[in-house]
Amino acid sequence: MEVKTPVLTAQEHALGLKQYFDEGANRAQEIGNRGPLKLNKNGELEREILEAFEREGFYVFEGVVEPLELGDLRVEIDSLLERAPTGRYSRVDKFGRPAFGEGFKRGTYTFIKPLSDPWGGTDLLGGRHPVQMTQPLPSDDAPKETVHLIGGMCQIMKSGLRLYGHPSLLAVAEAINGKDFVPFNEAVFVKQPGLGGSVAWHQDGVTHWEAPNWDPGIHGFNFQVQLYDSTPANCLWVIPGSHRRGKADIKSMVAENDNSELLPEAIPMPCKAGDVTIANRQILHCSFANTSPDLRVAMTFGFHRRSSVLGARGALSQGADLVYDEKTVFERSRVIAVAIDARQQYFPNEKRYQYHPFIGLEDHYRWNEENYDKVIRDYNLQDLAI
Ligand SMILES: O=C(O)CCC(=O)C(=O)O
Repeated sequence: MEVKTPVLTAQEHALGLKQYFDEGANRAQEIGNRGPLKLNKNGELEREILEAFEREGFYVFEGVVEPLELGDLRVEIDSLLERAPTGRYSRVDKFGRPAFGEGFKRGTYTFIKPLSDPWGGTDLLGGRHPVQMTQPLPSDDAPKETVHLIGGMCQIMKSGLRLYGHPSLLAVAEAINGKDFVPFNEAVFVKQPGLGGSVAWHQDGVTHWEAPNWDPGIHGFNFQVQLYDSTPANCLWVIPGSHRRGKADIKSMVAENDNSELLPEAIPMPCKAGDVTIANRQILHCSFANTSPDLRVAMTFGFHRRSSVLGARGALSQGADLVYDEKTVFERSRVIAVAIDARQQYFPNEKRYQYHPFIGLEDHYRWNEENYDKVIRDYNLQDLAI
């Protein structure tokens, strides 16, 4: 006999998860792994922070992005949401105007049905999300589709490009992946209250699990810059230490947990606006359908070790016919150089980050119209996804 899972309303979903959220928040407090982003006198990330990140696979840096910058980011995100098409096949925004995003080779917006899980239990993105999450019913007045992701932040948001050149964040990338670190990709996760979908349990990396030189850091890491305070109900959840245990059998983990996605070892990473999280791309993570009253916007961008990417084949958003050779890696890395300059022009008193592969090439990668067309426009066609 087929067992039917009852469909929950948004309210039932929120109430049903409350105890799990509270218990997770308590477990998170015990682990800690959060505090200010501390660099030593040489501008390097403090050793104990790096060790804590390597041990647990995540860290929350508190109060990194200052209110002025946060304000700029919010204004641009608000405008991108205002000017978004009304759905995946629409070319007009909610006011009937031509929608934003025409003219880029790769689409800016990803839409989903409200409160749905677009990837869980599908073959999408390398089949890395094997189990679908609970999909509560949205309210009757919910739109048919909602923005789930905004891609290409460096070409569509000046504040996004400047954030990409943030000196302390790039110092963290250097500490984790070496001085010659290289980009991965960028995506803004938008979880509107009562509408935002879930992201099923997964590990990000898809290419290097069987590599003879596999190690916990081989698939790189992601930053998430939080534009608003977030809570266990809308934030990212992780299983601490899971990045060190190889590829997880997520299907069995859920099956052994009475077919529940509420995995017992997981903890949330709630943040204040301006906090920045880092997560190893091998850590098991998810986020739940946002049945809370709070908006979450997470500017997500990652970096790799050069050695993980050079010679690898495209994966995830990239076709397997693309090989990441020296030229592709160099061209995609130019975005970091231009971002650093864009930031310096806007925040002239801030100490500029020295990106090792581009030392001596700074004059070629100034932030100006010419380099917008040459380096930034459609840069995401060269994302280095593994
Ligand atoms: O931030 C989220 O809600 C999901 C992020 C995520 O799963 C990812 O970056 O791989």
